[in-house]
Amino acid sequence: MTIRTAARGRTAATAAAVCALAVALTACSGTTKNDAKNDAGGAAASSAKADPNAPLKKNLKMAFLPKQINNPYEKIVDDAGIAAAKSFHGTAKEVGPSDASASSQVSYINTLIQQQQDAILVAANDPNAVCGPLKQAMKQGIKVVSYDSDTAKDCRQIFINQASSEDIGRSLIQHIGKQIGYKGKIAILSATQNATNQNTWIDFMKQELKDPKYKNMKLVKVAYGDDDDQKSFQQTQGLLQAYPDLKGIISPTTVGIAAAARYLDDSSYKGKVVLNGLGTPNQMRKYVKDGTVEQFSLWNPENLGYLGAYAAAALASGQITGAQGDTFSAGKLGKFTVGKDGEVILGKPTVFDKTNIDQFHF
Ligand code: RAM
Repeated sequence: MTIRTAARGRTAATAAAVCALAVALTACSGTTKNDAKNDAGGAAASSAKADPNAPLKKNLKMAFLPKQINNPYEKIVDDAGIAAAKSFHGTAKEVGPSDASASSQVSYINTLIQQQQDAILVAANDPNAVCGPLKQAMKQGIKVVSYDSDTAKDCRQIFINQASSEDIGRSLIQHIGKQIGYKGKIAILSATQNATNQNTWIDFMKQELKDPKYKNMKLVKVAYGDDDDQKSFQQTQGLLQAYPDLKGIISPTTVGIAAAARYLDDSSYKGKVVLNGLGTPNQMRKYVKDGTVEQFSLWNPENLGYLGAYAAAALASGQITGAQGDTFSAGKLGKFTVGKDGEVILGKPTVFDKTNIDQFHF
């Protein structure tokens, strides 16, 4: 580890040699300016000064580590990030597990550290399970950006959030409330039990439900489909069996809402039970057109990946450190400012229904 740390300070051959000799020591500090800065690690910790005018470095190597690779939503995000990296002469790739379980990303992070990536972008399956290796990465000078689903705050430098978490959570209750006339039982079909993004949204949904206007609505159950199509389908069936008078389901996951729509479409509940949540227009088009689903929301996943790539490059180039108030330019998306706790917000979600869905192709 000591040798690898020195090797990352590519300009400091002498320091690297000294450091290699010091392999028996537990740390090899003060080798390069870069390493000194990296020793700080973590979102708030970096004491190095940002230089907003520093040019973007060329040939940056970065990797996207999604919750799971076989999720169409994550694929759109990561493909857009990979294309963005090309536009600033870097290279990016996507690696990751096929299941979204808590610890499934750990071995991938370890490999990315060994490969000496300049930046790792992670959509965390669990806010804490990935922390050990991510802190290790930051210690070695690798920049860490969470996107889509955050890690604990000290395990990354920046979190690229798709939209305000509060807006996402509250608006889903507002939408379904209106659709069911603010009356009746509702359930949530979520992703995994540990997913930071879904859990944050669900907390805001519960907050919103405390408003007296929802006094006749009751959240009866949060079910977990684990972002697995089959499990989400079965969980939908289970919800409707357990609560035959259910009025609505909110599924704040693209995998969950598509599976739930498929179940409803072929059942006697079609048109009777309202399904709302977060989905991709391409997966939901059929169900909107045939009347199974009236509306759902999402941000632009391509822009999320694009912004993630630019943020990672801005960190790796020293334009930003992740401190509140740092600003950077994200190509065609314009300028962004780092907010509290290293959060950068992409924008507002779009609501899709039959009037606009054909304008969207992702
Ligand atoms: C699924 C994933 C992802 C989430 C979207 C809305 O694809 O759970 O993390 O942001 O849904």
